[in-house]
Amino acid sequence: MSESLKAAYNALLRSGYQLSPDAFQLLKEIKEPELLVSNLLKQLESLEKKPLIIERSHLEPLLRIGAPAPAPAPSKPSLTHSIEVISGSDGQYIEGTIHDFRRYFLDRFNRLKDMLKSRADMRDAVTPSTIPEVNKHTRVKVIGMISSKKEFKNGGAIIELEDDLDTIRASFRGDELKKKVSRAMLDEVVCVFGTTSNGKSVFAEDIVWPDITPKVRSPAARRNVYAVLTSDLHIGSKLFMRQQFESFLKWLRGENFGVQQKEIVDNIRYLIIAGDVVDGVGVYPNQEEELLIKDLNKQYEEAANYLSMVPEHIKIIIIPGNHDASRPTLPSPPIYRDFAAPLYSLKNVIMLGDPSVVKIEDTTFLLTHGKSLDDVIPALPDCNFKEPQKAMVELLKSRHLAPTYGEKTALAPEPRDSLIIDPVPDVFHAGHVHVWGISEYRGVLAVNSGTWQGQTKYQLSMGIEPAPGIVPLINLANFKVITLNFI
Ligand code: D5M
Ligand code: FE
Ligand code: ZN
Repeated sequence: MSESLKAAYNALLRSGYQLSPDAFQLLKEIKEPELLVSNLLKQLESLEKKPLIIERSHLEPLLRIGAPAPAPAPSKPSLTHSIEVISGSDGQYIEGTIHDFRRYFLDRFNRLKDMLKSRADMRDAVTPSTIPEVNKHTRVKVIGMISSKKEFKNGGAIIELEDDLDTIRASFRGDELKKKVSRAMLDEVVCVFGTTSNGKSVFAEDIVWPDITPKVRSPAARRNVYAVLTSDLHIGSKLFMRQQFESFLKWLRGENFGVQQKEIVDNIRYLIIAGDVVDGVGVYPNQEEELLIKDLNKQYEEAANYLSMVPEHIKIIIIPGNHDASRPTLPSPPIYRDFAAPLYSLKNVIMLGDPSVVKIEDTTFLLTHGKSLDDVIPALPDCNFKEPQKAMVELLKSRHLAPTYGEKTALAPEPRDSLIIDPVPDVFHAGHVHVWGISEYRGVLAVNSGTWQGQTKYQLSMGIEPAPGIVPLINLANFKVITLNFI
């Protein structure tokens, strides 16, 4: 047994899976069984019902693309599409005065408060300025925006909650409550349950987030139709993985699909790109050294050259990332036409803002690049840059795409906070972290779609290890996710 095969076998056993003889045979035949198994384990994480025995059929979809295709009977799937844009930013001009910010946060507070109050146990909740004046222990439920948080070594923690007029303090004692509140992020809207004896401070007994209620997914597509999710191409960067991306494009064209993939390739109708199409210019210090194409317009020309190879029966939805030509503050309008004219001229391309909500064949997608993950991941105790899907689930609990103001994610104070997660999507798609990951939370599929860029010097210095060339795709008829490996 090779070292890699041994490692692969042990990894499966450690995670509690058995291997069928056929699957074992397949692992024996391939070059990198360990990589394949690690990708499989990652994919299995997102399944609610996990298999006991790993069969050959679990491994095959993850195989490197390019294996000779069998010749199945040709089918003629319908080429129709169904896309409805529910919301998306047009990037209205906002000056950003104190008044604008006040109005922005008040809109966020009121709408998230209403979400919390729509739950039966919080209907009678108050806010810091409407907490009753009392002089004996009284039970209260207070909804507020978190304005500060202090955690103490001895086990306690204090957060301050505010509304537009007043502030109260809530103290948390005991390991269990401290753990719960350690997940609180500044500017989130939460409800604290507890007691007060003065109407100014609360001894907390619980804290709850707006969260999503477990949902039964909206009616799935009536046909096997696939949406391919990707992001962070970084075209123009020396580290853009041209060959691998070309092999992906060939695959989309039905030119090099492997075993059992014809049914999939024939039924792909949507390609969603969650930002960072190009590497941009002047995005970080000394970026020129890592640029192959130093002109932004030329980068988009090259991007359009690549994407023109996507068959026209596949609609391409593109939102901007922080490397694209768009407003750097969220919400961001679609990539500017002035820079990306060649993309706009592709017939099958739809350019949208970040965030956008799109209904595709009865499946609601929430699309965002995921810039705020830079803030959320370090702030949360159980999150890391290797499993971005976990932080995405936390955003669903916050019901907000960028809860904390004043960190790395810049916000434009529009009158209505479009970063609030409403409606609850079926699929929440982001990128930015350059590592793919899939998770399911209360009926919502959270997918981070990885990257096509190798490790930059900056990422090396930060210990960020990208996982490029892996592409998740979703069958909209049954929400099954398959990940394909083009490395
Ligand atoms: O971001 C790709 C990944 O690298 C993402 O996890 C953030 C991290 N990154 C990249 N540049 C920076 C800087 N300057 N500060 C902090 N984190 C960074 P991308 O948007 O593709 O550059
Ligand atoms: Fe990126
Ligand atoms: Zn990015």
